[in-house]
Amino acid sequence: MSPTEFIENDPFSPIRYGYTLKKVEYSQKGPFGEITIADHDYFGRMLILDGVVQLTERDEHYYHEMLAHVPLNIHPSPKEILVIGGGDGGTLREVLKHQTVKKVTMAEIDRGVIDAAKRYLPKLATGFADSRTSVVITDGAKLVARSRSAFDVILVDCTDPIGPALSLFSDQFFSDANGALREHGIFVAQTESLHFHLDFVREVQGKLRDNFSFVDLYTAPIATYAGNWWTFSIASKSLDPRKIVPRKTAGISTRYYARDVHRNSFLAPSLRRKLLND
Ligand code: AG3
Repeated sequence: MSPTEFIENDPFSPIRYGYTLKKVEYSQKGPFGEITIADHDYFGRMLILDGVVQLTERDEHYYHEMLAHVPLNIHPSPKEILVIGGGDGGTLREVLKHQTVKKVTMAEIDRGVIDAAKRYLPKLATGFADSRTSVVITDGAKLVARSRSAFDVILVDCTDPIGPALSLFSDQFFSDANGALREHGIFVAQTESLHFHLDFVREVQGKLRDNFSFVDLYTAPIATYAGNWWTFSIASKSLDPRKIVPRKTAGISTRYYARDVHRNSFLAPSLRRKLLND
């Protein structure tokens, strides 16, 4: 098969990334969009949803490690975790590294992503076989709306805020997420790039502040997400995330995450004031 030129079609980005794909392994249109799995010489295997790169084997650990380990090392004893989206399994794999974790519920709207990950992304999909994992095929916003004081940590690992992911950024959703969390509960969502999506980041931070006692922002450099300076919005019921010294992670092996990386990932105070008016 000859290489395929693929230009990413990211509606929120002012630039277009192009990839020469060595091979398209799988491509299927489903009820929630087109799922594509492809191989790239440098980036390895990739997951592309509706023409937008969701992960590459080369850099996925920056994103998944930071999404999972920052909140899990802040919470005093994270036991019950909810992952919304994340059907590729990368976030699940990281969450399950924590011994305190008793149960991880994954609310993924698109069964097709999980099936494709199990078949084509074996390095990510390791957690589906873990007895602590429980997969529910549903809209995460609906599951959160009917859960009360059920989770210690909620992680939103979704696509860009259009289509199915839009309901995960509403005021109602953040209020429901607060209600679904137990005491000391922590909420984290991926919230796009500080370069290209600053207005969106501000909007989410504002809505979170209306619903949680503490709200902050931390970042990680992701090579393949347009804008690269990627943000995670963190909200907490009772603990100031920035002030908590992250737990020592003995026995947990990570490639990017470390305690000093964790502490330095929070947006510097002067930037927080300038960029977020906070
Ligand atoms: N979640 C999507 C992050 C946003 C990607 N956006 C983009 N490339 N414009 C990643 C799913 C991996 N678990």
